[in-house]
Amino acid sequence: MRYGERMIERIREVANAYGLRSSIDRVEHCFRGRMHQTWFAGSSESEPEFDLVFQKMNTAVFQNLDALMANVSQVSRHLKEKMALAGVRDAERRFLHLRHTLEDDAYFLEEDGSCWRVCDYVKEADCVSSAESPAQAYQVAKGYGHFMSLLVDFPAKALTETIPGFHDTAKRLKMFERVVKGDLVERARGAADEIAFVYDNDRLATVLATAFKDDLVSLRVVHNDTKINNVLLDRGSGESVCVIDLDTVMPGLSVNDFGDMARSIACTKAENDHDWRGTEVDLDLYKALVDGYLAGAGSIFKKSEVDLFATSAMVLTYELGMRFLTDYLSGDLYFHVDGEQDNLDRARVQFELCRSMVRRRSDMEDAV
Ligand code: GN1
Ligand code: MG
Repeated sequence: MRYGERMIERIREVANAYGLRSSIDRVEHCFRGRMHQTWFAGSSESEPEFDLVFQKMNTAVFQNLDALMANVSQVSRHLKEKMALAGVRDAERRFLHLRHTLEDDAYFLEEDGSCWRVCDYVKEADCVSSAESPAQAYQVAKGYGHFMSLLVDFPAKALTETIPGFHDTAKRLKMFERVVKGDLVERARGAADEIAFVYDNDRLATVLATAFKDDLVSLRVVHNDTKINNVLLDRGSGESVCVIDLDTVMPGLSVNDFGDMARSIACTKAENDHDWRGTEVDLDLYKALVDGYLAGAGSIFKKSEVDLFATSAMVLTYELGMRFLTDYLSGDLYFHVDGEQDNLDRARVQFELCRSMVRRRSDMEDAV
């Protein structure tokens, strides 16, 4: 059997547990994301669209799948109810429809220990891997802003912190220090400049926590992974349809989502670029993100939060660079890599972006 046929058979076996086997005769591997493995599946009748999304979940990173799936379904239900109440047009396409197995489980556990979940494929919508224009960045940001505004009355405490301290930058810095000291795979010498960058900028690790103590930012339900490709855009209108990848939806600081979005979208280089030189914050995209985010979020942010948008972008950039570097120095245990340098190069791009944000700080603040 060729790989393609083997994979169809594998997916069909999983689909069997959901009573969906007969509706699948095509699958396509989706290469986005660094956590789970994803396939789109459908029948020849639905071509060129698909019907279902199958994900083999990363259980090393997400160890409490029951809690994770409970988070995702509670949030999806809330979105559904809020949109129904507001009479939102096309509401059925705007939240994730999770499937349950025939035994009514939220995921399927295979004999080899693999865990699979299934949800409906959102038709007539795509995601992009980088912003093609400020107008597109605006739409993505509006989608994330609206997402947060719909969850503003969701009881954050009902959610489990599936990855404790996910955006606790100070905690991640401590972990980084341990890894540098241990230097188990002996890569620290070759990353001396990058390690120095982390220490030289360690004030960024505490600035948001301090703002929280001073009551400048609030605790909310946050998405926590607001990359451009986690928003599906309508193929016709280009407007945001559905926010996906709810795995890290957790209680967190309100400004984290803006910061992660700015980090990942308003950048002149891709996250995986092997040449960090010339990485800059793109101010046109940044401005579009601010405008779109505020348009989508309505009036949920207080002034002190909006004032921290630029800071949050720097913090989240610094944090992800540090996470990539930590993983590089640990021997690439967390993020998927194809080559030995990948995580180091990713860290370099983030750090260069962070430097650029520091230089352009006042322009970023003027955008608000
Ligand atoms: C991971 O795999 P993906 O794209 O969902 C990571 C994010 C990072 C991102 C960087 C659970 O997200 O925090 O920002 O890679 N998710 C987790 O590309 O660690
Ligand atoms: Mg994710």
